[in-house]
Amino acid sequence: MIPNWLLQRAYLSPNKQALSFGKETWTFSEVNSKAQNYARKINAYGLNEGDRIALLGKSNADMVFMIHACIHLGLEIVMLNSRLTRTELEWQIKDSEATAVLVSDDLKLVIPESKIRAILFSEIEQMREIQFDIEDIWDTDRTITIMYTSGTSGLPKGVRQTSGNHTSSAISSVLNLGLDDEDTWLCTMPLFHISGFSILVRSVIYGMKVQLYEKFEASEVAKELMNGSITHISVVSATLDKILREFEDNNAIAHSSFKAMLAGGGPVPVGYLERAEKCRIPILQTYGMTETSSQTATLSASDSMRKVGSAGKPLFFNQIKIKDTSTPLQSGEVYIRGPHVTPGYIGHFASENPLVNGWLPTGDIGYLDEDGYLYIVDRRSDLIISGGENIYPAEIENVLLGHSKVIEAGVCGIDDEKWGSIPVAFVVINENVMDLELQHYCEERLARYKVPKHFYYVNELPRNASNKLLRRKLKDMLDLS
Ligand code: S0N
Ligand code: AMP
Ligand code: MG
Ligand code: MG
Ligand code: MG
Repeated sequence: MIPNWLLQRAYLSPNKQALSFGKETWTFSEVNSKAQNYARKINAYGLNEGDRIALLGKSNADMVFMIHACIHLGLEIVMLNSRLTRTELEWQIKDSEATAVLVSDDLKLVIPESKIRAILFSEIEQMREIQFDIEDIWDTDRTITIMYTSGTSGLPKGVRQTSGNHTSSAISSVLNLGLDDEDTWLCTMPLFHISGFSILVRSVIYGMKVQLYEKFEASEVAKELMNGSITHISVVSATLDKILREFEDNNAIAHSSFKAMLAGGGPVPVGYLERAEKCRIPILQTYGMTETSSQTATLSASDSMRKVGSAGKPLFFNQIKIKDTSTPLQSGEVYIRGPHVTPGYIGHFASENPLVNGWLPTGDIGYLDEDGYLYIVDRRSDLIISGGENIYPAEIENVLLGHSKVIEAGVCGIDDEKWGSIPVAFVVINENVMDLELQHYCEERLARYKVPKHFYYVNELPRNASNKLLRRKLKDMLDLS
């Protein structure tokens, strides 16, 4: 059993600062009041315990209140990625069988209202309140959130994240990082990703303040790192690089009260870690995923320079093994076990058991060194990670194949200085087509970051004897051309 996070926190430390956004701040008691107020209004729409809704909003204070309101009501929240197109959102909403979408007014245009019951935040605001009894204790297997993550087949998978998953993740994290009364976690990560959402969970469980931003601005973040107002931050490589440039341009170092920067969501170049060290930013590489409600392994501060490039050891409750080997330094697929691992998917993939003998196969390739530190070296699947957003080639290929002039399509990622990796497409066509036509076609159906940055027109695609596309060979074609 787990106590209702916010209710318990508002009871234990009502007057402690919980959240700041822009120039405003809220205590836990105030966040709780806002959340309860929204919860009673959402209840008036007939949405309550056990119902599944989708939530689409920017990462701002109102969104935080909405999230806690839904949790108070006992709703399962499908967190929608605001970078997706209408088509993609429609697919996820349908797949999730959400009964309604709660959407902030500024994003209402991306919800196809004719097909889906959409309720605007401003409408909720105006609604009358209907009282209900807030659950003060939850079962550990209660689903709090569902986050869609891209799948190898090209269809996104809705991952269930339970109260037990989130709670054990937050406790594991703090056993590694420690906690002080004045700790403040700066959040520029989207709340619809577990990277951002997990910061909110840590906040209510620890009684820790979150300083939230709707948008990532490197200069703003760097300023906060220098002035001592924050102690923690989470970044992906793309944002890390920009922050470091701010430091380097200003010849600056981080404030001595800043404690930990978690860097993950994809490969973190060792050069970035060394640059961070030069700016006296205590940087900890972390390995986490949607299926594990954030971190599985994180380097500890004391090891950060001794084990450069490692994602650390598993956090206290978690275990990691490399498939088919217990020999140090031997690479293989990373398997994960622990209370933070999802019980499964919803919708199309509901019947797929994510576990093999109790372990989650990750698709990532890594090894453990002699001391048990994890190093991620590659991904088994063809996953492309662009600025922390995941893309599976099949998703783009499926879209391209829908175009009347495209007979075959193959997509792979190529290195990119800004985003880490970007998708490019190889197509076999039956009639001349302009890049722009394919680009527009993709833009209507795919989030911008998934739209191939280059199209290569080829006579055939590399395939094996059984006609399976060899995506790894696509890159070789580039080297030749
Ligand atoms: C990197 C970010 C901030 C970039 O967004 P920004 O600067 O706000 O861009 P926009 O102004 O919106 O758009 C400008 C142009 O850039 C394109 N664009 C935006 N993002 C991308 C992208 N990712 N790839 C490619 N292009 C992008 C826009 O499309 C636009 O171009 P045009 O005009 O042509 O359309 C933003 O992308 C961002 O926030 N990224 C991070 C996402 C994230 O959080 N990923 C992590 C997901 N994984 C997890 O959650 C598990 C790991 C985890 O939990 C974790 C990760 C890190 C640290 C800690 C943890 C933890 O375990 O706690
Ligand atoms: P997501 O499903 O969006 O949560 O992304 C999880 C994936 O990001 C993992 O399966 C890895 O492929 C990748 N990833 C996360 N952290 C790291 C890291 N520290 N190093 C390399 N890859 C990472
Ligand atoms: Mg994933
Ligand atoms: Mg990712
Ligand atoms: Mg076609």
